[in-house]
Amino acid sequence: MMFELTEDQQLLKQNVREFMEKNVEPTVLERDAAQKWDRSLYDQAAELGLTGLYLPEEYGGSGIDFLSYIMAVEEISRVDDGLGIALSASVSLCSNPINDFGTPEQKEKYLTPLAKGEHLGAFGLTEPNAGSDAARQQSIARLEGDHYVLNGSKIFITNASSAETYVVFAMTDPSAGTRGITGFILEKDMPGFTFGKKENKLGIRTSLTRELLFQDVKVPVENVLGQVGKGFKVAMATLDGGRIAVAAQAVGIAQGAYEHALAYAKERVQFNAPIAKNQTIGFKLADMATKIDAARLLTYRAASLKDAGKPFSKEAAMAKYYASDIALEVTADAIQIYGGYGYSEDYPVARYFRNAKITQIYEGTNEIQRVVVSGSILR
Ligand code: COS
Repeated sequence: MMFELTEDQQLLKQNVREFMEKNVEPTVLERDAAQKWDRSLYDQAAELGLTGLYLPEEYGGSGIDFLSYIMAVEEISRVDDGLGIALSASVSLCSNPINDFGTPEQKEKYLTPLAKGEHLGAFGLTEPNAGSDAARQQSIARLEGDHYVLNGSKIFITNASSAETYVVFAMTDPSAGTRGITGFILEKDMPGFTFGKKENKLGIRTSLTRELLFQDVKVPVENVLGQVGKGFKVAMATLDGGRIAVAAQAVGIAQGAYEHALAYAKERVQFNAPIAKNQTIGFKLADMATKIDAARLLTYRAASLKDAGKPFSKEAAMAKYYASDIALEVTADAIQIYGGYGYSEDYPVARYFRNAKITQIYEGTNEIQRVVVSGSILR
């Protein structure tokens, strides 16, 4: 299968690359060290149209292909994966389910400002006792007349407290298992909806990760996303698409680390020659480039299947776990090429290594991705 990018796709990739190198890269090490989420960078990405790429024009998007969005996430993550996850959590995990499952009124009210980038989105599924076993939801939403009363909490939520719009899940019928879960759209300023601990993270430190706390939050019935009792399917279908974006993040992280290592290997002189002339380094670079290409092809294939309206769950899971596994290998190799300098936070590659680790974990651990792939093969 060949991926010849169209002129428009190449131009978009180039524009995002230039934007990231000019506007985002100069401050990335400093923001990473300070664990600083800078919403103004998201606003600039929105001005470039990156928050609405594949969303319908009717609701503030550009109506182009999903693959273009995936390439944008890759290019953003090549420089700053914190911004990459902030944007993809908003687009893939909040705008996307509203687009796929929302009513016209919900789309008008919530999707339009999200697609335009005026609002930021977030997604709340994970709870202290519902990680890989996402069906074990302990948040409860009780119907009382024209609204639900929501109680419970969510952890590890990207964009929490900065986002205006939240897609969250809760049990509406605890006796019905996965068929008792319902999706809701929440607004940041709903009474009883607050934010807990800010996570002190190994990587993606330029993004914001916090708890969501619900205490008797009154959620109008018109904010149910999809059908009552069908929330688990909404969550799973959403994560299928989200996993392609995580794969793109991993490809971007690996690409960024590889480019730094390649440049360093050409300029670092030891034994009177650039270390790149040493075959052990040359072969390492060859392996890095090959793994990144393979991961990118898996990622673009999954995105193209989604664009074509074909099933893509298995391919998204394959891309996600392969790309994130090789991202960890490639970023570790980049540190090895830098030697002692690679271990210092004064140089760029340590940050890539720290950022790579989370891509093996979030939006479904790589163990869960293998459950999805093996389930599909053995079905
Ligand atoms: N799309 C749509 N529906 C899906 C689906 C998908 N990709 N995967 C499962 N479903 C449906 C099933 O068809 C089933 O429907 P019925 O009730 O009509 O039969 C229902 O969901 C339950 O499916 P299943 O029995 O397979 O659910 P499990 O509880 O066994 O969970 C896994 C399956 C493990 C795959 C799921 O819990 C999962 O993906 N866990 C990881 C969660 C995750 O990614 N967390 C990260 C949060 S965001 S950082």
